[in-house]
Amino acid sequence: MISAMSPRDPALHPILEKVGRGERLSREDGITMFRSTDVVALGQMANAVKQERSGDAVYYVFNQKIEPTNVCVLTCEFCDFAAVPGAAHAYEMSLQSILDRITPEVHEVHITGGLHPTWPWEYYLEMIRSIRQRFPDVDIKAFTAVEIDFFHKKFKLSVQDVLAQLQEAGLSTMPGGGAEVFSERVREKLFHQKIGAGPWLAIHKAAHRLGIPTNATLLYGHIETIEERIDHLLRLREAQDETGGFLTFIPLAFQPGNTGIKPTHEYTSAIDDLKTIAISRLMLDNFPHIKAYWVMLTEEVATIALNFGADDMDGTVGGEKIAHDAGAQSPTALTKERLVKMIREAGKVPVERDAFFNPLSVDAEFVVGKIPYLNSVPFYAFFDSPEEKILPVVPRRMGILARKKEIISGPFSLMDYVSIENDFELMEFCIATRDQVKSVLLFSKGGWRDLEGKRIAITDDTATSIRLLHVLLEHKYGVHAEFVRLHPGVNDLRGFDAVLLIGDEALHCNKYGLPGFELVFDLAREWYEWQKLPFVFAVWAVLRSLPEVRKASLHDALKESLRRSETSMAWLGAQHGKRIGLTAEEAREFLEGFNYHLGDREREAITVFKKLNAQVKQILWTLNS
Ligand code: V47
Repeated sequence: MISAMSPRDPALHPILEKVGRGERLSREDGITMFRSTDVVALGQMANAVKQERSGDAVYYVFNQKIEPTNVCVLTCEFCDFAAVPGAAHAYEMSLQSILDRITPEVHEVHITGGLHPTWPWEYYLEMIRSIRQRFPDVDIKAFTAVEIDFFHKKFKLSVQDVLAQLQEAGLSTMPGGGAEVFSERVREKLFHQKIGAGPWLAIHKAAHRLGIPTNATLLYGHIETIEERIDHLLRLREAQDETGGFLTFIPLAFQPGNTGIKPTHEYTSAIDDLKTIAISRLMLDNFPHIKAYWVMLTEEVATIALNFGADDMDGTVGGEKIAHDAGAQSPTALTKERLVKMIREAGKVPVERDAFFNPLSVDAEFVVGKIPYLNSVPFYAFFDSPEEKILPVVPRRMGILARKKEIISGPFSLMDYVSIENDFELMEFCIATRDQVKSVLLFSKGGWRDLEGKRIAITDDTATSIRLLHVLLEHKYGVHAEFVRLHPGVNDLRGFDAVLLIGDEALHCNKYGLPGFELVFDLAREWYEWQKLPFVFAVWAVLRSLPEVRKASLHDALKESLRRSETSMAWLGAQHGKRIGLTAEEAREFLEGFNYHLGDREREAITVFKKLNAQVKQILWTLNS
């Protein structure tokens, strides 16, 4: 709890207060934190922010790094990986040898390499295409902004065309490499042939606009100053405010190797690594995740970093060259079991994920799901039951984990609850509206009846809202539309006539508008005006096989959190509104629009909805390419 902390360094007190109030930190705050020697306080603050965002979860992915060639037209000072064409250690991988590196258990491939002087554009496209064909379920994270810029110039294609063609071939996300430090001073000294901040950011924003989420990095621990590190973070934060397309931030600890940049060959200190992780978590308030990249940090420091604000460990990696050519002392790959052990040692919950950070499986007992939206805050704000571990997960994914019994309880989307009823019993809590909800919204170009035969984009998160939309369209308005499921994160909304958004994203767009979609329909209000009933979006349920004492203690902890929340709505509004751009008052009013207790009217509403839902035809789904 932030409120219980008391840093030894008085310079951190105003920063602690800001963090406690959920306020954005300034450049000066960043510099103060780097100058502070109170590393423990920085770690505690960052860990508290991490817990608030990702609960006890720490993510990892079963991945395979592939560096198709080290032949590179650049000769950057800090890089020991690149080879000039014809050098004895130069290598080039064939398509077959790339494919041979991917085994069936791999969930993500991470491709990045040298800027090859003669490989044709078709080779890169074929690389992505053939991986996609051979391994349809693998996420392909490929090519840094530096490579994209190289393709753009060499093959005389616009950046947008390069990205769109790669996306068409099967690219899922882009890695965050090549950012180095956004300082012209450092660029001139260490990598003057490489693109600087402007083009790097422009390429990432272009990717986001196409619906390609990306990562971001900072190469630290060489000749950059503290101020330059902070300015780098601020530029990333600004870009993220604009697009929301960054998934995770990765501070890359410089490996001195034979680069000659650090004649004394010293590595970054563990203190500097941990401070950089913590300060990144605190400054980048709009980045969902912070990665502890064990390859460059070492396994030991990466494990400690999980209590300093990091919530992601990258993955098994399966062989890495860039850092190891520069003297990294970590192994070149880790087993899944080793990663799980490290995460457990840090006291966190290991969650295997895909490249989009969708949880695939959870490796712990007594995990309780948390819907990561403002409307669920009252269940967790004062939840105090150390035995249970909290995992934030969007409604649809929570259903998937519950079916595998990897979580013991949570507020399940109503439609999901129907499918797990045999194993889970209802608790007396729910998320129901009073009349309108303001966070389940259809943004549309026209009225309801104009949607006949039109394409509606559906956020990946929803399970019940989409059924409600379907029921409203078919029963209330007699309209049949085509539904297209979006990827998580960012998306290109051109070509759609309406978009269904839920949760904080919907709240945010409701306040600031969604360009091109002028009309906004609140689905709960539509339902209320039609049925004169509340709408129940989620019901709390608990695994039937759980010992009764555990059920009782979970029930009591939830009840107590709700009781305290109900008398602290103004405080909760102030704490949580800012994150999504709402004033304290707007957030309070929003929270007060919910009923969290499952009563007779809520049960009646569930029965009516289930009946109507059973009568509508199957949803007509179209895959988003
Ligand atoms: O861009 C090069 C860096 C990066 C050195 O997006 C060095 O999930 C340290 O970006 N010491 C490539 N770093 C790696 C990278 C990455 C890694 C893991 C995950 C993700 C992700 C991205 O490695 C390069 C450069 O900044 N690098 N030389 C060196 N001597």
